[in-house]
Amino acid sequence: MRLLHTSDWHLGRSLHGVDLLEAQAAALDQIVEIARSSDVDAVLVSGDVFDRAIPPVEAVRLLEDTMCRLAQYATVVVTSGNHDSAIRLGYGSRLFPAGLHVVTAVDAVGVPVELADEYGAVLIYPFPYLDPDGCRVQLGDDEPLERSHQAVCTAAMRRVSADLATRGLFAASARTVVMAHAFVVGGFPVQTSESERDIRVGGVDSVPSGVFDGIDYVALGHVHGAQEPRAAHDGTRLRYSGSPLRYSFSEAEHEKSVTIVDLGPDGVAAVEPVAITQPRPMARLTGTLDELLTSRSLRRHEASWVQLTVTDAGRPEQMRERLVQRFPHLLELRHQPVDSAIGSGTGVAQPSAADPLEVAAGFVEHVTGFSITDAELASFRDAHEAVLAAQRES
Ligand SMILES: [Mn+2]
Repeated sequence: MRLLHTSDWHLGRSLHGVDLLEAQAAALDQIVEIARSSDVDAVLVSGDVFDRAIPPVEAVRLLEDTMCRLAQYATVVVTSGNHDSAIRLGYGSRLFPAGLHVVTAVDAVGVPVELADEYGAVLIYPFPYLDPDGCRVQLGDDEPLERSHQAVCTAAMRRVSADLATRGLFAASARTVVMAHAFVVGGFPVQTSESERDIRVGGVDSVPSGVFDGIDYVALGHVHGAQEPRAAHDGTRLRYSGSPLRYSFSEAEHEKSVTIVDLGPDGVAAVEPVAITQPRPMARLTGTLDELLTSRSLRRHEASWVQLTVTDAGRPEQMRERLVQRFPHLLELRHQPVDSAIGSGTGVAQPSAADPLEVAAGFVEHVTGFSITDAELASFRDAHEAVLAAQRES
């Protein structure tokens, strides 16, 4: 059985003001073509289909068109991510044809999409994004679960085990796949990007990879760089397919791909990334204005989407106007003198993936000269999580 694993399409997203819809349509064309030409049996889309809860109409149209095309060649299983509105993405899914599964409801956890090949059954268990606050009551059998990603993913896996147990001997020969949208950590450092939205709850966003032990392949979404959070362990292989497009300059060096997974009689037989051609190269360049304007080695980046950091001591006049002459696809421009505050603790840009609470604590310390108190930190956390909850409900 051959699976195509992808995630984090983020349809409707733009890049520093550039509409990416055409680039997204081109990437999805490639995915459809890979599904067709590689004889894929099932396409798994592990969440963050749309970039936001209310996507632009063009993005909705693009998704419908893509699902219709994919369904011609393969069974399609789509789950909701933390950027999707589960209700909106799941609208109509109970009416969809048999080969198209859009799984966004928590009560569907533990119900597999049942496929089969010459070696027997393949059971695919799709998990929608499991927001701890949104599902800790529903997934807790008698009382609410602890408020953490680990607790809700563990409970979801208990439902998978319970379903497998009801299948008895049949399950012993079945190959199993879980689709999850989560921040899963295992022995390898996970490379995150600036385009992933923070999902910390109570200060913790991660789920230990051991939660998924016993499953043959875990098709992960959420992290935008393709990678495996740990080595294959007792036959369980976990992998992030990554997004098909670069959604931030922190991804400038990413090779974007989808993952083709071959299941043999005993589980995963092969895992192979298949590259997705990008609409335009991307580069992060740093130098004095003069270097950026004249250096010959930068010629190859002239047609790229670029982020430029100008290091002159004083802010040069008409910096943008002059640089755009050479780099017409300049998307982000920063002035950061080399001898400025870098290293002294002030004025250093924070990556957006930094823990907002750490940033706030650093600010309090910087302004008052005192460390943040536990009580202050708790108020910050309450306020931050209230804002996140409000965003989810919109
Ligand atoms: Mn995402």
